[in-house]
Amino acid sequence: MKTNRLLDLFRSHQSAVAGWVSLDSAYAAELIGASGFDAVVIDCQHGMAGHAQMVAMLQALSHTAAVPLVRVSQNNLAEINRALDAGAYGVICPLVNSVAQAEAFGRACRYPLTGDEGDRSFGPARGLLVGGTDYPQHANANMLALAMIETRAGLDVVEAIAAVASIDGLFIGPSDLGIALGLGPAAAHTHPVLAAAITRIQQACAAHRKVAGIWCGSAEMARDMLAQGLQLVVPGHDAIWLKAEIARRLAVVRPQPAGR
Ligand code: 3PY
Ligand code: MG
Repeated sequence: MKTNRLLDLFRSHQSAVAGWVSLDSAYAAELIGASGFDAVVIDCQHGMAGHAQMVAMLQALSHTAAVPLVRVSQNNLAEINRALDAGAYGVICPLVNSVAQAEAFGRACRYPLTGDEGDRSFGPARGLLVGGTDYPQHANANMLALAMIETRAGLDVVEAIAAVASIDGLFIGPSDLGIALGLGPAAAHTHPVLAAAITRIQQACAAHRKVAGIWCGSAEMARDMLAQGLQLVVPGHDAIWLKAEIARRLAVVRPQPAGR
């Protein structure tokens, strides 16, 4: 089976930078996948893509070097299975608030091949096309399962969640976490309360040899998080990049007259 390059990077103590697609566009996924990111996340929670568009976006990513990941809309066996069957090499699951939810998520990503290790139902569809004919035997070891910590409840038990064997790591949602901590959705990662929560999650991952990832609103935040030792960062998403570049160009072409 074609192995998961992200897991290869993490196992050799290297970090990764992922792109994030919120547009419901195979072309956007293809473009971002061809831009040099180690991975690309198709966001089916807050992004626009439905299932058919997600499949087309995974197809578009197949001819790029980026590892295809999907953020599902919820911790749901069927939805997680459909993303993996469509060829995702990993799933980011939002709002994981307890050990039981983390276990359910991890099990949804694994086949019960040798015993009771998972609940994934068999039917790998595009998995066979992108992974190879031996996908069924090796999928369990190659699918990246990242549980999002972004609530008070999740943070309160983060050490126990990090210990769940079937998940590969934790992925921090700083906007929801900022709201949960009373800071609002746009708190700076340098705010002492948010910074302490990020460090706590990172330490929980380190204690259990799990990957620590984080969504970042800016390239500067992503740079800081990598410097702090997080292994997976996402420097914003396509809609943010598009809006920022449009604003920059409009300001060049049609500058606001002074005083307006
Ligand atoms: C958050 O910051 O809450 C996220 O889920 C990032 O997408
Ligand atoms: Mg969130």
